[in-house]
Amino acid sequence: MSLVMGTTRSDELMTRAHRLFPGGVNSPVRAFGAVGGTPRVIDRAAGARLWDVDGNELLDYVGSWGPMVLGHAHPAVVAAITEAAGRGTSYGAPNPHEVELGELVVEAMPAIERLRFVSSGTEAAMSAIRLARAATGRDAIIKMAGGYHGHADALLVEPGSGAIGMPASAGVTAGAARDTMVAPFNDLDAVERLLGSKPAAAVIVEPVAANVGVVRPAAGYLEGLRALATDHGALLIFDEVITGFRVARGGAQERYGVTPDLTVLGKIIGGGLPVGAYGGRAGFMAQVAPDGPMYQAGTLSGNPLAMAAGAATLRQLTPATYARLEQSGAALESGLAEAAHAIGVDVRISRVGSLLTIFMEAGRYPSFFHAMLDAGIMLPPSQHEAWFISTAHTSDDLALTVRAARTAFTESPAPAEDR
Ligand code: HOZ
Repeated sequence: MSLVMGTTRSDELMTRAHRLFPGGVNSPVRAFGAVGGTPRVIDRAAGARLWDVDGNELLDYVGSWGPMVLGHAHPAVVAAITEAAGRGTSYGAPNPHEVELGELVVEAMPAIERLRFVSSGTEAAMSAIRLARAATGRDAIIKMAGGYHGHADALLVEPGSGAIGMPASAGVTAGAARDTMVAPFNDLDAVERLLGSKPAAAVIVEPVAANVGVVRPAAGYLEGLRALATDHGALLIFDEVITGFRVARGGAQERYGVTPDLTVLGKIIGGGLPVGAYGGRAGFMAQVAPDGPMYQAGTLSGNPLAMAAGAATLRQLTPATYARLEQSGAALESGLAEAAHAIGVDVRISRVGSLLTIFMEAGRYPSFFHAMLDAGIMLPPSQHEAWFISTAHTSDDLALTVRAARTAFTESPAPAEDR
């Protein structure tokens, strides 16, 4: 499965793409800025594998950054999309698929009594913040350093993902940034200080930080945030765009047993099509237009293809799915740890279920990434993004990955200045 076909077509397409798109891409991390080199242009995908336009086969741990929990082109999802597409791709009117998907979400997450579908996680997080402001009459919000909630202005302050290390994006007004207070992840004292300094509408957090690599919540952290938000009259918002239906069917709120006021979803609930959702207690959702005064709308919201794909995906997610994802995650974690240990490479692996990051010495990841890519394994092109394991990854795939990693560790010495 290693690189056999060259990369000529990928390189040609990326040259053309660079004339069209900033960085040659339509979302920054894909540009390989953090690892160097030229991205592969993908032609097709099935199960745990991608094929680039040159015909190279790649074992995929990006999983479209989270949605592909069942692997690519799962037959039930493809059938649902095909069936829905045959009936028209968008109506701008209610459709049965959105009711079905809404019921599946509400059933899985008791904290969501009512919800609104939108078209991306960014839109969902932005709308949840607006709702918290509408419900509390307050402006300030608290987010965590490295917390990534999409690219709405108020949330692009000390963000994670491709904007990691930026204090705030260019183009975010001083006013928008001023209303966003930032605490370190896993630091309850800092959140308490900020809540005491200014009335806040919301505390928004990824319950498992997954855009700075995977960082687990410390024991008591989520419970502490719950209590602090309640004591200070702020809404607790869990951004479960990554963790929802990933770390448990009911997301991190089920896995850790902490109930937020509002939940932000995306990725898996769209089965690989563009989607987002925000929801919570009926009383809060009554603020949202047309029931209430908080306006939010969207031409493609509740899009029948996305809703059908999401519902088909959620129907596949049984307790056995999560047992399998946990088992695969544990096997990969221990295999990678043993491989690193055998070579004498210093790594720290952080994992929650099927989300995993292997943290290594500064500067080492790019060469590790490229050694893996040359071996036919597609990892996230940044140390600060999670690996996503799907139900399509077999034990042979995991073993192959561990073998490749063992070689990649030997081929990726730490940069001289770090040794
Ligand atoms: N924001 C995503 C990573 N956390 C990347 C999205 C993409 O490039 O598709």
